Amino acid sequence: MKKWIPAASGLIAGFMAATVFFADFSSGPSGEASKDSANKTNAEKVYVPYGELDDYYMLSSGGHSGQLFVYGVPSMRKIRTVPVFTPDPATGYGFDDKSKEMLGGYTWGDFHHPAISETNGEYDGKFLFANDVANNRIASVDLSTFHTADIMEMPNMGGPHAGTFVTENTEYIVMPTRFSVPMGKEYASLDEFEDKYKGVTSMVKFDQDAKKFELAYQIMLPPWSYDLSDAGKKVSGDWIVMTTYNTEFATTNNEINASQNDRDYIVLINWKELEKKVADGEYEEVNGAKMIDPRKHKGSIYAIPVAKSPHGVDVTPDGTRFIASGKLAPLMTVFSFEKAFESIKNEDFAEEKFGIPVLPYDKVVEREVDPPGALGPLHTQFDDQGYAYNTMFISSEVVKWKVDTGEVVDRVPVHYSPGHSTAAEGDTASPDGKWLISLNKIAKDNFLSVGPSHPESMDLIDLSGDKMEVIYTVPVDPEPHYAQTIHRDKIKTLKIYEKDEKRKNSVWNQEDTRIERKGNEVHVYGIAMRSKFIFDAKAERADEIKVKQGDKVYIHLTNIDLDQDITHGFGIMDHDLNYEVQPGQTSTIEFTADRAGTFPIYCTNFCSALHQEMSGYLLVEPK
Ligand code: RUQ
Ligand code: CUA
Repeated sequence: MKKWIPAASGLIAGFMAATVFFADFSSGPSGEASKDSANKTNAEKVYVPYGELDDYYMLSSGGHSGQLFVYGVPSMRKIRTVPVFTPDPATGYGFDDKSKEMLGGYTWGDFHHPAISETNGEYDGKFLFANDVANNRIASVDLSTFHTADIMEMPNMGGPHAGTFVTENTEYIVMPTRFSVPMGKEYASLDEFEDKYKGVTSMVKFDQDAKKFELAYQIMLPPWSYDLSDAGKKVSGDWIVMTTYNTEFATTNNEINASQNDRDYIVLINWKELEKKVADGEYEEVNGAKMIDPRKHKGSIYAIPVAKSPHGVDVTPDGTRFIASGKLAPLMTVFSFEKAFESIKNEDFAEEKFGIPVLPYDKVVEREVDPPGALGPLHTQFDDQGYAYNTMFISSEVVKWKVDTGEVVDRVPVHYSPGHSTAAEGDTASPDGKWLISLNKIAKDNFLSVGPSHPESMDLIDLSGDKMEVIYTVPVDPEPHYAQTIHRDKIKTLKIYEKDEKRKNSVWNQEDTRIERKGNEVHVYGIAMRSKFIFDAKAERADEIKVKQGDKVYIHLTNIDLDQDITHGFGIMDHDLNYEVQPGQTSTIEFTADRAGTFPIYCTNFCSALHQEMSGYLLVEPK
């Protein structure tokens, strides 16, 4: 049997040290023969025959790699890495003009929580949103191309860890803050923490046609830390919930000082009412944001006490309850929206904090679920049968329990220390109940060693029987925080970028290729096709770019091979420049030719038998 962590005594120390023991996989059926047959059955479940496709996309955060990882479920094959907050030479993301501008000079981001756009509480497969905890940014990925569509930096925030989550029709993408900071991050001594520091939540809108973000309004909250949030559904559709910690206002040694109080809070916000307030001008302008201060504009924001230092909070698929995971308290607390609404209606408030009425715990709580020995609950996922699945970071397991009764029906060890898990369609109003993937923080001895730092791991759990079954595990790069798993039928990808003669800087016929000079700016309007570059068809050498030292060079390149998967690359030797054009795509790079000389250009993406011939020269004439 797997050995459990020593219990409650050193709970905090245990959480931090994440002490785990080595794997002992003998907990399955006993005897070699039955183990063999169980392995075979499991292998068949994850095996996707050659030529066939997985049923689900798992869209996973890449953490501090700033990327999105795309996996197929159940095979757990990694399909793609999509650069979001980080430049990527393979695709030229961050090299071409548009993506360079989006990245705004940053070379990394900390991507925690992907959120797929929703319609009626169901993933609609159109866009995916992502937060950058490190640099206060939000990004959208267009799921028709798996390209990052827009990135926006938020004012007044201190690390939007608790985002991104979407309301049930993607009216808003919610980004609550992690670190409280003074408004605009102006200088203010930590002695003034309670007064000057604030925890701001951003309510962001996304225009799906223009593919652009807009900051609708912000909510000024007390200088607590906000850990995770979720949006309501159906009856609770106008509400968002978020967990808080450090209601102690600790400014140093937080592992101890922010864990003093027995209770922190869940914050409950009615975004619809706040939207009305903003329309009625009930806000102050702060650094370009419409800021709602609950001390001045009362109502619509409430708090509920919850067991200390909660981590995740998840709304049930039917929208009637929200479940907070204890982290430092070994229990899940089930709250009822209906009871909360009742307390709000009756103005049954226990006290007020920062202008925010606090609802009495006893009147809103439905039950506490406390599986014996299960420690460090972090996050909850759901299936189609009314069960919840909680990851237990310290005791390294997943616990299955009935939402209606709190009855614990099954527990299964995972290796090791799971953070989130993701169920098939798990955050929607109708989860599929087929697969759960446990996103483990520590892999220890699961894979061939690659030195002192091991990969993270993802355990695939079959939910189809009464008992959960861990049937497979794969290593993963740092670091999957959260992932969402969506049925493949919901994602409709483009086969090629459509030919658009009106697209700025695009060229579709060889005769239209040209190199134009405007003062010391040189614009190349070129095409890439199998298996050549044509920069100026009328020139003696169509694949030559000749400029003068000091010129500013713009290379606009259109891939006119309107054929699935025929992508061309464009690399210039010694210039630290590479980008790609996918079928039908136009992209631009710009650079200053400050070095005189002769520099080969070549296609970096294998595209045909004559890919090696797809080349040219950049000649920079000395001044
Ligand atoms: S948090 S491991 Cu960054 Cu999602 Cu809970
Ligand atoms: Cu084009 Cu290789």
